[in-house]
Amino acid sequence: MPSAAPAPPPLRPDFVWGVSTSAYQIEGAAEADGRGPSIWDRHCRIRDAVYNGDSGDVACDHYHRWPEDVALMKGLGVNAYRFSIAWPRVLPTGRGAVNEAGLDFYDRLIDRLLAAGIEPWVCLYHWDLPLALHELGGWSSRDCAGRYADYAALCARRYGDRVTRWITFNEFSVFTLFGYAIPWAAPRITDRAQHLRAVHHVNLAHGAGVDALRALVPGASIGAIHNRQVVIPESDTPENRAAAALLDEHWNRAFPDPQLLGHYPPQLAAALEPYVQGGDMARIARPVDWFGLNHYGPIFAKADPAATWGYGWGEAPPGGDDHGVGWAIFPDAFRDELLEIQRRYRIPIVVTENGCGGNDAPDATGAVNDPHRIAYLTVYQKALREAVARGADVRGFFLWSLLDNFEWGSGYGNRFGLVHVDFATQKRTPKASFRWYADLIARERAGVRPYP
Ligand code: IFM
Repeated sequence: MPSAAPAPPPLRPDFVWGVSTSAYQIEGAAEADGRGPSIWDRHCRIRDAVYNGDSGDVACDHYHRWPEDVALMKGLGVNAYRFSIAWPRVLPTGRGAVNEAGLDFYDRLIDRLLAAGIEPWVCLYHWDLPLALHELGGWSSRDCAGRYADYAALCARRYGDRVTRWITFNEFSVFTLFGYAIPWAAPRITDRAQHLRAVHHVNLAHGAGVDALRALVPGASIGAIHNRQVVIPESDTPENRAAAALLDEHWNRAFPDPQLLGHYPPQLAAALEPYVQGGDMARIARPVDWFGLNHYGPIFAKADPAATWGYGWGEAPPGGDDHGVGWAIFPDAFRDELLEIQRRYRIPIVVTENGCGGNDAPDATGAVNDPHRIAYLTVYQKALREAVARGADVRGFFLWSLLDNFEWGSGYGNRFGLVHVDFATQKRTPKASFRWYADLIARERAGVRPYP
């Protein structure tokens, strides 16, 4: 009789199971109770910037429906919820006068989460820079780092009595690259110098934010979230290899390397020389407690001489599975990324996003079946366990996302939720994947592991 394959080691008993969302993608209530405009409110008004002319004006109306959404999380069985604070909701012009009504909203949410046994993981920045700060130069301006530190201190003072888990930024590389070099996101600038300045100033803001949180929240557990994905040349030519190498620096290393190793990767270090002042690298490399990883699939890079940095997004090789929305399924890259982070940065890892988009819709009975999402999550969960078996110190997993929501440039055309949202009525319907994830969490807690 062939012997059965050995079971992978169990996840830690204190492994965190959560879901993630972000303010602009779910809250709506764009003008309610004194919220100020963000760069995304403006971006969504630009013709053809967002699929179907969609915007986050209403989104999931979570600002008003949050009790129902917390109840959904309770039903799911998660013990953690990662959400972001909208900077323009609490500081409408990014600085100066505070908006008490905005601060109150997060007070209520945090209190309800705690009462439900769900730990709040608060992210301070998920791309919705107050428009007034953009008008003063935004992340291209060094001053923005100081404004961010003041905002971080405000949140730490207000919520630090109840919130231990803090995240400085979500996906640094995505909003700096797509906002300042490739015109896929707000503020839609395409300029090498502005991109470089934004990279450095956001790194400075991260360091200043960590300092503010450490000073004001005793016992804070602080991380930053990086979107890391292996960058593969679309085809093996010298031009595509060079494109992939530069994109890898900008996407995967421009933020974790200075923050955790104290230096920029080589091509970027040379380009950033004019902007780096004495003492900056020490200001950036402030100790954090864990590495937040958002991971979906690999990036295929190609040379594109017309693009700001001479690289562009290429095509995945033909024949691969993309679960219908054009993102390649490649769980081995997830496993390898976890191992590479462990090797390179040597700190605990929390998977702060992983999940899958789709065009899920209710069937004739009203049920929403999303077998593609369950298939995707199944192989990625297996890859996570393989990485743990090989030594990756993974402390938690947050699924993106609780609700279908505003998917940036794709508007409402790509649904990532465990819960289907009918955006005309705001009706929430848990999908089949909601029950799958609830079952996974329950089995893990009971020690009945569904893998291998
Ligand atoms: O919706 C986004 C999220 O805001 C950041 N990470 C990727 C998700 C899916 O595209």
